[in-house]
Amino acid sequence: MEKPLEYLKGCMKPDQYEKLAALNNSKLNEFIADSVQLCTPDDVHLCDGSKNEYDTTMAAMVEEGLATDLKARENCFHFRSDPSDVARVEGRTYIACENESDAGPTNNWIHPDELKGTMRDLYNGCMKGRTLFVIPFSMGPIGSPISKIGFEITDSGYVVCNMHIMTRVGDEVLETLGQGDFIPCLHSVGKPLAEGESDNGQWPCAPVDKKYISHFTEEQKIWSFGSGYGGNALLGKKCLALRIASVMAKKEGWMAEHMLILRLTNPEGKKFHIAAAFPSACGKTNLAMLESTVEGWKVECVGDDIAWMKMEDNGQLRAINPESGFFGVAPGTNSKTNPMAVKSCEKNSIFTNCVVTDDGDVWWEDGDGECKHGIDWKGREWTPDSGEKGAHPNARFTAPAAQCPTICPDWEDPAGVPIDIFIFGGRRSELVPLVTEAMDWDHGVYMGATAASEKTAAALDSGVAIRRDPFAMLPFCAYHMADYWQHWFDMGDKLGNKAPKIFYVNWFQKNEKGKFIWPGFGENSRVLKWMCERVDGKAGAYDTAIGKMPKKEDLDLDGIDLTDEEMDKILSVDTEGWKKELPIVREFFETMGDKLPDRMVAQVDRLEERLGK
Ligand code: SAT
Ligand code: MN
Repeated sequence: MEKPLEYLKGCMKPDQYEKLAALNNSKLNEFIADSVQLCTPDDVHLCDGSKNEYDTTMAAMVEEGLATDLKARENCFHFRSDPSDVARVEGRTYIACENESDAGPTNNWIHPDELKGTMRDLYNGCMKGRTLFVIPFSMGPIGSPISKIGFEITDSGYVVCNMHIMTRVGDEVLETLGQGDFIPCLHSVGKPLAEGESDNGQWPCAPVDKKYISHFTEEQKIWSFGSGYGGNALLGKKCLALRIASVMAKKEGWMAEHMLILRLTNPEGKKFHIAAAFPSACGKTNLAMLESTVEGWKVECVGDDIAWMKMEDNGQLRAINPESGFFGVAPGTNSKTNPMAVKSCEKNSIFTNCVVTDDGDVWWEDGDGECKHGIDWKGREWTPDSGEKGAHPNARFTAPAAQCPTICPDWEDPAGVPIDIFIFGGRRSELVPLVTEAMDWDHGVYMGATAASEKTAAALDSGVAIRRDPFAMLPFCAYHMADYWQHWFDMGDKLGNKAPKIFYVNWFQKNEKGKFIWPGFGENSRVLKWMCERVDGKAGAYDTAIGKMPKKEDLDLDGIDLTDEEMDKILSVDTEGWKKELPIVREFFETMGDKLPDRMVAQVDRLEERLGK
């Protein structure tokens, strides 16, 4: 477009237009003007991040029947999505770059020209009857050297309100941006409205075959169409903070990881910081908000999902949480499994796909209390006898991180926190011990790359239902997975002796009766304590074929009700079982083709040697 500012003057409110004119960021003006021209909304709104904006946007959705004002919870609202729009859609998630080989075997690749053609046709007129919101947001504390600015254009009020909670939105972002660069994110629910038509209480979205969650990794921009839900639509989260950031991090020598961040303080007041990656359904949010059961040891939460980490000049790796809220799975969250999450969403939160109870609260399976009667996530009357779940298994709460009672006082420190420990893990009912320490950095990278989890409770010990999810990044690494592994090796070389220690955990071994052996939850703090003492050189460990492991007496088990046999079971190495893993791992590595780092092959070779022929 020739003169984007002039064009925008014709379609924006004067005070909002003035902000853009004063800023005079030509990339921003072009992005907005081009999007308006293509999507033809009825109205344009530049978000300022204010409470008034949140309230007004939410009130309009309540009015429209899209949201329910939850009378029993202060400033909380509930949404029911379309039944076809309840989770990320990996099959419709694309990485668009010039060469397919750069996307690697773990991504859906399309050539950028082809994808843009297809999506331009979809975007054409897609916001008719709607408001186009421009959301200036910062991933990370505004002004932190690790933070990045994005602009999400969306026609969804749900996205606006969720972004208010999950990211830092508003005028301050514009001021910090100045003439600088940002990541453009274009989103539409893909449901234009005809003259006089309204949503009328129906969650707007497009059919699955019209959904596209697209990442142009070379241009560093995101185009999302057809879904209004979670990671498909809140583009700062998985799309920017993981996929686009993974590519930036590789290029610029830092790390964008699918990791929680927590601080553990010992009785002497010494602080340790841990970043941990787990595939879904391994209790990542629970661990992030853990309450320590070990006397004198305190846990504080810095983040529950994503870590951005940079090396300081002195070689110390520091991490920030790029988000400012939690987008947590509701079912299973209760005062026993995660009291801090329960408290975090007591007020000022958004709920999606839960049961709305008769007294105007939300309820979900394995939550607190009972629900005798309510309206389920599909909008139907529900009782415990309905024979179906009332909440969708991926029902979510969106809660401000600042409301977590154990939020770390430094969680917004622009400098981040110094990382001492990395943890990888998965859900395995057998074979993998409670905790193993990597012998060195490269071995730790091998642990991350081979991280695996059982898919469902249904096929637990068949051995086939195991999904490899390297670094819990399988759906989020937007370039060749083998290059990503090489990046981890390179980071280790750079960090040298300041590199964090790496551990692998499995809280989920079961006994013959199918019961979990380790009590988990708060008791996991005992394992974290051992890790910190290893960093401090205070706790013992002995070498095994698969890494360094604690003996029973190295762990603080005071008050833990496990027999010696049970402890032995979760702290032993099943050599024959591990040998059986080797060909599976080698086969998995082969899927990476010739980009597979030699250093990774060396790790399987060495493991095989240590396990003995
Ligand atoms: O929907 S999100 O991608 O934000 C959450 C998740 O799937 O982990
Ligand atoms: Mn996640």
